[in-house]
Order: sequence, then structure tokens, then C-alpha cells
Amino acid sequence: MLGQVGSGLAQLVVPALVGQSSTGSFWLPPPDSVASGAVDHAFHFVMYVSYFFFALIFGLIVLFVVKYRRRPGAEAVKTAKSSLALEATWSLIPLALTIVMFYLGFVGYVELRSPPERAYEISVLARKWSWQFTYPDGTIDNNLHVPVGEPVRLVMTSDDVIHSLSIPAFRVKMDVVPGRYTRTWFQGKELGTYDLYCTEYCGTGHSDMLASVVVHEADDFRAWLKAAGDVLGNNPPAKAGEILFRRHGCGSCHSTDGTPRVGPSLQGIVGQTHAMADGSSAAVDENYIRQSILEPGTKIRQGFRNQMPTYKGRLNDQEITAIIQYIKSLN
Ligand code: HEC
Ligand SMILES: [Cu+2]
Repeated sequence: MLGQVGSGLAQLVVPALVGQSSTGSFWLPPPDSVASGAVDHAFHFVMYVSYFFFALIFGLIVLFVVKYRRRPGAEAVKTAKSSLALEATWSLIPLALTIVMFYLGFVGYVELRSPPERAYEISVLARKWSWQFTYPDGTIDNNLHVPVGEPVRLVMTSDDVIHSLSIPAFRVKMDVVPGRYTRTWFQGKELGTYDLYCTEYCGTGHSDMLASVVVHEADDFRAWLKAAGDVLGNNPPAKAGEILFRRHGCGSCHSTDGTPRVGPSLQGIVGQTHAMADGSSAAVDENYIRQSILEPGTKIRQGFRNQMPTYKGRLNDQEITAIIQYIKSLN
């Protein structure tokens, strides 16, 4: 209720002051979620107030420097007296402005924190360094797919350190914290693909912790969900392996083109013999890959650190077999 009155008021007052903001600007991408308006209003209000005072204060500084500079015949004289009217003015105007800023910010915050009851719920798991989205039917994907025009609630947690989910086009940003759940919501207005970032510095692969948000037509979304739900059934093994590889975020640490990242590139590894950190060596075959996925700590490849999470309980045998097929196909 408060939110509605507030944003109604903001929509009446603010666009008149700052111009409409339905397209993007130098500062912000186009607002593509229904709740974006409140954030934009607060942002633009603060920005234009700052422009105004920047110009006023620096304008007066320059003016006074020129006008009252010392020159022959104009010596310094002390004439300042206290003026209640002046002091009241420069206190009350900023007070009123900051109250308006707080109000606009608060209204937007309340709106961003209160998902509508009937929202579609997707769970989010953040992990160094990928996103995993789980849909109500159990489908898992590393990109966020949503139907257009339907409110979507994200219930988020982290497997390791604090991450933060940010979708600039939707003006959504919320910390993702291990050991607890945080939530946020949005409602896509236009079909399209948008960027999703981690905005909490979370280690080496932080800048690779990216995903896409794909806003589908409602029917397309259901079709996508159906196809995505049965990867193994809908694809030949190597292709299924590639999809699982992407979904489980392997790609944020392993390239498939020869470049090492946090982990070694997986191109052409099958059939090779790798030196391990403890001085031993191991031949890369199906069993080695399987062990790398389930017990990554037992054999550490030389030149790399024990940074790979275990996928025990996350990938079943069939899925691991498909991933092995995919890694073999990279030879
Ligand atoms: C957080 C980063 C990270 C993620 C995510 C990750 N790995 Fe790794 N991986 C590593 C690192 C680091 C190593 C090297 C150290 C070691 O051997 O444990 C490694 C080693 C491996 C190896 C052995 C490579 C070799 O040349 O000896 C394989 C195979 C592998 N990972 C597969 C996977 C698969 C499949 C996934 C996804 C299901 C995955 N990894 C996810 C970091 C990661
Ligand atoms: Cu992160």
C-alpha cells in the first residue's frame, strides 16, 4: 500500500522534474522489469539534485573568487554577521531534499523486497564461480530462464563465500550468503537476453561468474523447461555432457580450447599422462576423470591448486559418463 502510493507519487512528480526514463540513458540501461521505475526515480532524483548543487556551489566559488579578489583599493574587511534566515534556509532545504531521497529510496526498497504472492519461484545456488538455477520441476540450468510478464521470485543461497546477484536491466541486486536464504524478485517486461553478474568480489574467478537471463514467451518457456529437464534423454551422450558441463559451471574454471584458467584446460587431456603435485603421475582415462569429478582432492594436477568442489551427490553416474564422453570428444 505504502509502496503503491509512493511510487504513484514518484511517477507523478519525478518524471516532470527529470524527463521520462523508459529508454536507457548514459547512466542506466533501459528498465526492463516492472519494479525498475522506483530505482530509476531515486537514482535520477539524487543525480539531478547533485548536478544542481555542483553547478551552484562551483559557480558561486568562481564568481566570488573573481568578484572579491584582492586588488589595490579593495582591502579585506570583515563584514559577516550571523543571519538566522540564511542559516535556516541552507539547513531546511537540504533537510527537505534528503527526506525526499530517503522516501524515494525506501519506497523502492519496499517494492524490491516484497514479491507478489503468486510469483514463480526459482532457487539460486551461487558457488565459486558459477550460478545454478533450480526450477520447480527439478530442472537445473546455469542460466536463468523466465516467462515474460510473470513475477519471478529468487530464493538464493551460497555454497561457499558471499556472492551477490545483480541484473542491471532489472535493477535487481541482492547478496547471496552461505548458511541462509535471501530473496529478491523481478518481472520481465520485454523478451530478450540480459546479463547477470556477481557483484561481490569472491576470488580468482569472480569476473567469470556471469550468466544470462533469458525472458521467453510463456509457451516458449514451458517448451524450454521440458527440453531442459531431460538432457540425457534428448541428446546424444557427448552433447548431453557438454550441456551438463555448462550447467554445472565447469566452464568457469576449465576452458576447452587449451587455455588454463583456475583449472587446467580439458582439451586433449584423455590419453595423456599428467604430473601430480605430489610428484606422482597419472594416466588420464575414464576412471581418472570420474575421480577428478567426485574426489577432486585426491589427485592434484601439478601447477594447480586444490580448488575444485566435489560433484558427489550433484551428478549421477549417467551424467558423469556423459561428461566423460564430452571431454573425450575434445581430443
Ligand atoms: C572452482 C573451479 C573448478 C570447477 C567449478 C571445476 N573444476 Fe575441475 N579442476 C579445477 C582445478 C583447480 C583442477 C586442478 C587441481 C585438481 O586436480 O584437483 C581441476 C581438475 C579437473 C580435472 C583433471 C584435469 C587434469 O588435466 O588432470 C578434471 C577432469 C576436471 N577438473 C573436471 C571438471 C568437471 C567435469 C567439472 C564440472 C562438473 C569441474 N572440473 C569443475 C577447478 C575446477
Ligand atoms: Cu561471486
